[in-house]
Amino acid sequence: MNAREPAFISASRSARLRQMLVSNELEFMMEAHNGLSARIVREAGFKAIWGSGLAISAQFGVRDNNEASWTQVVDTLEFMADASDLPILLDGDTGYGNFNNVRRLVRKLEQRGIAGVCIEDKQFPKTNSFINGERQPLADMDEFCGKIKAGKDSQSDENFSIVARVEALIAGWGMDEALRRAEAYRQAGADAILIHSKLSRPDEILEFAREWAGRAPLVIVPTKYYSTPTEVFREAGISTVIWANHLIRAATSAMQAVAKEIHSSETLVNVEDSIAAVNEIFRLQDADEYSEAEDRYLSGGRTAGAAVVLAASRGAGLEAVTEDRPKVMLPIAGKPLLRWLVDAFKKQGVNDITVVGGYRADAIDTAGIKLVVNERHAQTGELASLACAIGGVAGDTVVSYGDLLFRSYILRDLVESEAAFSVVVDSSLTDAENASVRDFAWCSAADDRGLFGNKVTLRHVSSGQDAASAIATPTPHGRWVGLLNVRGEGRERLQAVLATLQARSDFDSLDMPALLNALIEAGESIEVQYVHGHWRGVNDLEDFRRAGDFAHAQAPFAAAAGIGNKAVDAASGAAQ
Ligand code: SPV
Ligand code: MG
Repeated sequence: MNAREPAFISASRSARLRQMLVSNELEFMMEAHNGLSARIVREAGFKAIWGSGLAISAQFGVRDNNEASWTQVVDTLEFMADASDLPILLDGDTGYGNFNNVRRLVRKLEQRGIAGVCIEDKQFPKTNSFINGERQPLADMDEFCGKIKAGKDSQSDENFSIVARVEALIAGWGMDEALRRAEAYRQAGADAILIHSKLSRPDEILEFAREWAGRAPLVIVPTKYYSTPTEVFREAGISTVIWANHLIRAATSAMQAVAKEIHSSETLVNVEDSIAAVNEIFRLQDADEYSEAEDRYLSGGRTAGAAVVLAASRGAGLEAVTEDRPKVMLPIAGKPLLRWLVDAFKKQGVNDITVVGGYRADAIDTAGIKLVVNERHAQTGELASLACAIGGVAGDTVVSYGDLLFRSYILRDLVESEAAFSVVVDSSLTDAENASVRDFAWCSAADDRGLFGNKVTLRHVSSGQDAASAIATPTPHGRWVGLLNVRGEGRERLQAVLATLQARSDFDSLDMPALLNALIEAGESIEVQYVHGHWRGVNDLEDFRRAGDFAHAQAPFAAAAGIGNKAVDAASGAAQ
């Protein structure tokens, strides 16, 4: 508990309920009937919950005649107590049996954190007091006193409260009988008296209160005499007012209206804006806490959650097949290139996937991804596309070219890296004689496959922005495959460097290698994970043709039946 919270809040639930009953202020309790409504009652500012028998049975769709078993009621209360830290006073009907049932009920309620129970002097199974109340037999007064005593004797928490409900006015037995019973119940140990009335005016309640003269706290349920100003109750010295069934009734009207509207209009558009957003439900369920716990407890918090896929280009050299779609939607072995990539990400638990489209973005299949569009794709490069997306993703992020196929271990090893920045470099590709080809990588050490796992860092990646002289010498150590993992605080640092580049006049022409080089110049260490083949990029028609073979080799055995001889080895899996 927060040290600055008032003592009332830090007290136990039962102590808080007792305090409400005995306080000189007029207090209020609101009905709840499940976890969600219990949470709503707390958020509205109430100090306690009435676990209404009517409302709990109604939400089960059964009658207020003890049709729901008492254990089903207690299970419901457990959800309510979990969802709200308010004290709950259970409407325990008649105590679900004789004195012995009351003893067991009290013990079970205490075990589930329920602050008190109200029992009424009718007979089991009861009927709601507003249904032929005058025809209902009352309990024998002495027998009911025995139930109160048995309940008080079996509570282990001294603050657990038992409220005795007097039904004599409802049943037509008159004021004297009501007062006689209330006094007997007080002497039997009841912590408060609930005096119930079904009249539309408060007269008999006010007369009872006058005669009662404060002998014990008085609780009322003004469902029928609802038009009485609350000030009247205050002046009558009432302890607590119970608003007994208003959330189940509110929910019922709302559900009836919405169901009717959707049924008749066969569309959701007329109701969407007037009902709680799905996110509001998530908030009431405390979904954020689950996400935080997931980060703490699942996979040691190592899941790289997000990916940004750069997919804005039509693909130079692929014009013949990209008339009506971007490169990432080219079919490879029966499914689009992008789908291979998305499936590979999902397999590694990277589920928050943002694809930056541009050319024919309308043709991108958005299932399982978020699509953002770089509207200026025709005049801009990869970094402008990255800038469209990076602000919208949270957590560890993989940035990927959109035209990649790779064996799954490549992505797995990348997202498991502890480094703030890590990249995959293919050491089988070192032929940089064509200076116009980008993405060649120079590293702190060559790939010594004997020293598998040695820490190697990136020094430079050839970029469209490089002066030709920077590329020719010396021989590169491999080729960056187009995968960058950004972890933890690396994200903010990447965004800072990206912001610096954005201020440059040539930002629109910058590519991903320019970002990697700028990170290196800013002092960042970029870890290199060497691979030897096992991936493909699709940069021209020849790549496109060969990608199908590579993809087939990635497919499950059953799907790949008959093409088993096309397995990709390190050498033939090379990209270019
Ligand atoms: C309940 O809420 O179930 C009650 C109060 O017992 S009343 O329905 O008003 O009798
Ligand atoms: Mg009831």
